[in-house]
Formats: sequence, C-alpha cells, structure tokens
Amino acid sequence: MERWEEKRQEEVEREAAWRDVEHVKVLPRAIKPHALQPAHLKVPFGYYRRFIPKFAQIAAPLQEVLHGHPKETFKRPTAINWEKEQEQNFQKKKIPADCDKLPKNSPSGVYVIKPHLSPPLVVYCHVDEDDNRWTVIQKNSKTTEITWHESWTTFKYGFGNVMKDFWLGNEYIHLLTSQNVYMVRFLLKDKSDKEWYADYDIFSLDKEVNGYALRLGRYSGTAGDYLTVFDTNTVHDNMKFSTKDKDQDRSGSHCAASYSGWWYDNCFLVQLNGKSYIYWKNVCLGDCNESMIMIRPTGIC
Ligand SMILES: [Ca+2]
Repeated sequence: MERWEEKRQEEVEREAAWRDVEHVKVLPRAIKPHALQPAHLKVPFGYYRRFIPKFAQIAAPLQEVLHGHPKETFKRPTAINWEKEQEQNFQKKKIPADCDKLPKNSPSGVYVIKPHLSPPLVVYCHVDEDDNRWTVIQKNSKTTEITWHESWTTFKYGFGNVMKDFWLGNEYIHLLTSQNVYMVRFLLKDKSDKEWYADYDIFSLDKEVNGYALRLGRYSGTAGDYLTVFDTNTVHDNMKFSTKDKDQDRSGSHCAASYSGWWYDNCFLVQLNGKSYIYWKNVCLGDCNESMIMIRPTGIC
C-alpha cells in the first residue's frame, strides 16, 4: 500500500471509529462517488431528455419577455420538429418502406409499412412464386361487402378490409410511388376463374393538387393493354381520379357518379372499383370474379 493510501485508510478508520461503524473500506480516489450508487438509484442515460421539451416551452416565452425575441440558436418544439423526430424514430425501428423491403422468404400476409412521409400503414403483402414481394393497393371481388361508391376524401385515405377487399388510399399510393420507381400488376380472375394479368413497367400517382393522375409505363401481359391505348375515345393513362363528389373526367357526363371512383376519361375501358362490377375490356364486361392491383419497386429510372 502506498503512503497516500495508508494515510487515507487511517483517516477513514478514525472517522468510522467516531461514527462507531465497522469495516469501512477505503474508496480508491479514481472512482467517482456517483458511480458507487446502488444500481436502482442510478439515473438512466437519457432520463433528463424528457424535461427538454418542457424546459423549451417555458424558456422560449421567457426569452421573449426578457429579450424581446428568442435567440436564434434556441429551437422551440414545433409540429414540424415533432414530425421530423417521428420520422427518424421510425427509420431507427426499421419499419419497411414497402412490402419489397420485407426479409426474404416472408410469407404473404398483413404487415406494417411506413413509406417516406407517410404514417405507418397496415397493408397486405403478396409474395409470388419468384419471391417478389408486392404491396397490394386494391382488391375487389364479385361478392364484396363494401359499396366502393365513396367520396374523394374516403378514396384519398382508403377503406375496406386488408384481409378481403379494400382501396389503400390515393394519398398513400402517391407517397409509396414517390419514393422509388414502381411497376404495377393488375391481376384478374374472369367469371370462369381464369387468370389474366397486365403489367406496366412504371406506375405512379401524381400528387393531390394534380388530381392523383395515373402515370403508366410500357405494357406486357395477357389481359390486353386497355389503360394506355386510345380506344373508342378513351384512354386511362394520365387521367385524373374522379369520385362521386369530384368530376375530373373528360366526358360531358359524370362517370364516377354512376361507377364509383376511378381514373375515367370518356368513360372507361377498365373499371375495377365497382360493387359486383369488375370490368376489363375483352376479358370481362363487369362480370370478373376478382381483381387485385399491386406494386413493387423496379429500381429502373
Ligand atoms: Ca365530366
């Protein structure tokens, strides 16, 4: 034992004797007193962070009273800051931005995704035989429970049951397809349950102020291209979305008033959003059993 340690030992023993305490050990000076607190008394790291917003709420107005305006370096908690913080938290938790980001060999089913700038969404992910993971944005069936004949706002935020028939929501489809280049697959089952499909190598929905207009790339498939071809004065590609309370079609009439929300022109060659009415020209004239629309990123610019 070194000289200073002996001196310290003597001091402590004297003090302990005075207090009538037995076996008091010398604390090595390198150890800071707070590190010797019992574990249950230690303040966890980050504990004081909870007081920061409260402090800021008090301090910012106080700055204004004392100095006329808050200092530039002082940031008030605002709705925008809060949203940014939420966004960062979700990124930390690694909630996938779409179904494509699910781990390999994930089965088809219901998952939570969070596209960029979107709230978390409960969606149905369809995994095909090639392990492509598709985010399903629409499903309809001949025996559907839902009416489909909904307003602009209801189509904006979506409706239905992700396990059965549903519309994901124009706003969420727009946010999904804004974060990458996506392709789309339209799947149909005709009245004999024969399957048909139409792929477009680019798919996106424009923003709301542009009417959630449909943007499609090149076609491939078996159902026939009735979305980008101009036929009987109608083409769906680049048309704005119309609902019963918003006529944005190019016809003299109001197509959505009769047939529910869709990208109408004059009026349609394809309409998959009807109640017991699923239409794809030359496949089924309203009498298809099922439809499904699903998307996945291609990474092609
Ligand atoms: Ca019209």
